Amino acid sequence: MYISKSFIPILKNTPSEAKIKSHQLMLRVGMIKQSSAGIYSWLPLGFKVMKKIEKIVREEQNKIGAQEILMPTIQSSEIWKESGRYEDYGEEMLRIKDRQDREMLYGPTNEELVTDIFRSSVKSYKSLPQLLYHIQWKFRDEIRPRFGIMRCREFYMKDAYSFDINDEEAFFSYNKFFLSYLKTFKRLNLTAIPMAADTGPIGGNLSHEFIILAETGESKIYTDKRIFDLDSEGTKLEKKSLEDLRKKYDQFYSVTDEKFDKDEFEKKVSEKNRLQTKGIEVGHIFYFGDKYSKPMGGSVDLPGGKKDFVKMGSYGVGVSRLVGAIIEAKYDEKNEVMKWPISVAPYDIAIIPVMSKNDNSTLEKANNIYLELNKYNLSAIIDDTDENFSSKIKKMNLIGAPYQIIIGKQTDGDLLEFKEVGNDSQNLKLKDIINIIIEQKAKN
Ligand code: 5CA
Repeated sequence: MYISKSFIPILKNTPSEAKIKSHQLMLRVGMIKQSSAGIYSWLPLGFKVMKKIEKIVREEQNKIGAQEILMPTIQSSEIWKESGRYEDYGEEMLRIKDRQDREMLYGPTNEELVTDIFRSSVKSYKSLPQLLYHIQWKFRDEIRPRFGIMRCREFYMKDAYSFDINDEEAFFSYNKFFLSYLKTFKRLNLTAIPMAADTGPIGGNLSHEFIILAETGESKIYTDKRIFDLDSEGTKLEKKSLEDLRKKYDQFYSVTDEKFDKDEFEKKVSEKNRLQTKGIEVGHIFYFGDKYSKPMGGSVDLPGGKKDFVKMGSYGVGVSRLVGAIIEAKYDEKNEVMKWPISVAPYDIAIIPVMSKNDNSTLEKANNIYLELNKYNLSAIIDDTDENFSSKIKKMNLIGAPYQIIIGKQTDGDLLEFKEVGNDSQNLKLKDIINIIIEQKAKN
């Protein structure tokens, strides 16, 4: 793809309304465009990244046996009246009337709708567990939308729901999502730590938020530094193995603001391990038993002939928020250099021909490299403009492809100037460059 033909409306300067670096970069490099307060259009660069994040989220959901569905954005108020949340949800819910004067709403979350789908088809314990998820736009009329797509009104979320016969099985489901979240965020090159959290309007009494550390985050967190040394390596998708994983994480004091207790923190965490900082919530999981299945009549036949309400949990990932969260974690704003993790990069590689006007032979070289990369399924963007080298590099550093090939005077014979963003350049053959990138991609 030529940069001159791409819809990447880069701005010369950072817009002053953007207060945090993800918002600054996303506007600067034309990933999004605000359409009204807290509502954004996603332009090609931003959309590419979000779709790659979505793909990873989806793959990790599928791996734990969750099944994908797609529920609508518009819901009827009836089911929310059944659960009792229609009034409780308050001003954040966007309420709409249709031409028949029926009360509708733009879904802020889907516990009611998925319970309605479940109750109409599943009648027996034999069909349990059921893990259903969808990836769909949500609307919450946030009182103070801010920081671009980090806290906006319309956002893209993966929400999953589990249905089980009893608490024990429901915790098993909960722990499957716990594992799947650790794996998802790792593939996105993020260190997200699970923290005991409040349940808010979703309800229930067991909940973890997955938080990545960032000074600009909105969540205050209190944690034991040792939790950063843990990982999910070796965890099997079995009850005991998953329980052990949860225990391993839960043994360390790690909570969000609402759950914070100073005495407990000081008692459980030695001074040298205490960390009090801020973070971004990228995922949130909840267990709430029969909070929705009971009022809405979501029950199944049990082995002995009795009936019981199914035990449910819900599991959210902020897919659109993750685009910003990755920028917060990876963007070096001082030097204006973004390096996307290869797993979600909008392009794998930037080709930067250094050429004067009408220098067709350098551009042709760039084209040939582009075609060769394509053969190996590597995506590239060529700066085909006649701008000078430093402005080309600046632009590509903002776009954030993790690798660059510079075709200039030094390019001699088979050797190309190759650079992993942030490292020194080296002269390599195209074949070797391709191997390096393929190897990096395979790790994800
Ligand atoms: N039903 C549950 C779980 S599916 C639920 O809605 N959970 S939530 O409210 O915590 O949202 C899930 C995730 O969506 C959050 O962890 C966050 O990453 C993202 N999110 C929530 N509100 C916003 C918002 N206003 N802007 C961007 N992302 C948001």
